[in-house]
Amino acid sequence: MSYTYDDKNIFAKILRGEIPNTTVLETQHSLAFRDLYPQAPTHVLVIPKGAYVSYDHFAAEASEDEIVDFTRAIGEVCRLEGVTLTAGNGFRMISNAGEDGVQEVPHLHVHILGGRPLGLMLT
Ligand code: D5M
Repeated sequence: MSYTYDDKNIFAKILRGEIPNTTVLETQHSLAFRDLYPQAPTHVLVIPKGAYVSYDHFAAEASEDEIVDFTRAIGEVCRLEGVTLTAGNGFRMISNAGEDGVQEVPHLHVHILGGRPLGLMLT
């Protein structure tokens, strides 16, 4: 079975420049922007520019360039936000997928949360 991607989702609209976002980082294959409803002082979403619905889709079909770019973009956002283990107190990264994962927006995104003790909260 193949993956289905709905290009009417809100992050696809952000990537097409149809709605605004607060960009933290843009790379060749990835975009990072602030979550509209932040749950911590740092709450950034990192997305690949490619049309991938979830992490499993991305891992199966993205090129190595896209995977390296996305992985490094996540690390760079942590650095820019001051939450790395070298400069700060750490962070949490989460990617919700599908119905059981309670994914609201069907374009792969990794939440990066930090800037306060996060306890057992999940997003
Ligand atoms: O979370 C989807 C996340 O996307 C949720 O934390 C709100 C956020 N969101 C929704 N619309 C926007 C826009 N327009 N800008 C920034 N952030 C947004 P999920 O993991 O899918 O449950």
